[in-house]
Amino acid sequence: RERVFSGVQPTGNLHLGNYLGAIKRFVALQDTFECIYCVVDMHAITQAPSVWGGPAELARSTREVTAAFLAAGIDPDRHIVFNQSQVGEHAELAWVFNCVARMGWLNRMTQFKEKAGKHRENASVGLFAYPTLMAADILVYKATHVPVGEDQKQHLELTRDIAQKFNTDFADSIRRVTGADALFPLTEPVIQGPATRVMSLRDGSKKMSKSDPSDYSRINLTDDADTIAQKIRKAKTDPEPLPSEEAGLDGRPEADNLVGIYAALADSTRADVLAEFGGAQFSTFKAALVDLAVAKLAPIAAEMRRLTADPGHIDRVLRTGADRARAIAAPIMAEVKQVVGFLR
Ligand code: AQP
Repeated sequence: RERVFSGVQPTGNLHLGNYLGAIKRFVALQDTFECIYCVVDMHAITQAPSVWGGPAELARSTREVTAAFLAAGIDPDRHIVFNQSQVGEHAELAWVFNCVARMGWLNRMTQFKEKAGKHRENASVGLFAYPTLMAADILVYKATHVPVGEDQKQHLELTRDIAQKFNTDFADSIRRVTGADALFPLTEPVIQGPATRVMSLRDGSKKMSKSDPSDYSRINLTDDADTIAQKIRKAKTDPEPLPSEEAGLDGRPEADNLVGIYAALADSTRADVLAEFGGAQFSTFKAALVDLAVAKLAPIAAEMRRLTADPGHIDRVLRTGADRARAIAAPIMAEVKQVVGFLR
């Protein structure tokens, strides 16, 4: 069976963008693929502790993301759910990839430029090397498919570049060790559905993001019904009624965003949503969106609260998942070591 890998950082404020762009998609792939879903705690520490909140907050947030996975419908018995730092093979392979990837490739990464800001020399080496660790996360399982939001597309292209360069640099050795022409697959990004890039509720030109200082810019997965309603009612819009066709959303980023969110929550499409609401005022549409969002998100929030009340259970899920992940990663890492020429 083909294999899916994806991860979410435990950096707080898990939001509707993370849910619709990633976690909800993870759930949908469970029937078709063997899935490995990871809370990427080693990625979280690439920024300053003030950003991710320090050790106690990292542990809390790791459990919260795990709870969100389970509450959304990921089945940890049929698939693998674990946190990255429990499987040392991720870091081991990342080192090899640090020696395969080129500085020039990493210099082009827009996420690094955005997160490092103006003072690049103050960014951590880990933030710069983030994409090589991400490539290792995926390839240490030889995963073939990676569901992500649109913002991760560039990192997945880099993952393919790293796989290809490793396969080429070590081609003879790979053939000797495995008999095959390549060790790593060229992973396919799975960026699908009407909400691959959910935008801020306050500004249709900015991605909905965990780190936006305004809580009104996003719907958090832990928000209660009243908060969700308030945030949607206050969401920025324009004065025109909704168009009847998708082309009418061009140049109207806030309208496009709310219609996309509705479509994703309803498992529908923008076209179908507009067929229903075309000509309606935002007051009418927002009221329907509030009802839909509360109906879909409230049960997830309630289940997350129930699960996080028992941290022992979550920790056991992560430990079991890590053991199963390691059982896949260890033989692949052993192969890599043999291919590279590391003596055992
Ligand atoms: N706005 C979004 N729309 C759709 N998908 C999104 N993702 C993130 N934001 C959106 C997807 O969620 C998955 C996990 O993301 P992450 O853990 O890497 O977190 P992130 O991208 O750092 O989250 P933020 O909110 O973007 O945080 P900051 O504040 O750091 O900018 C990924 O698949 C991602 O594509």
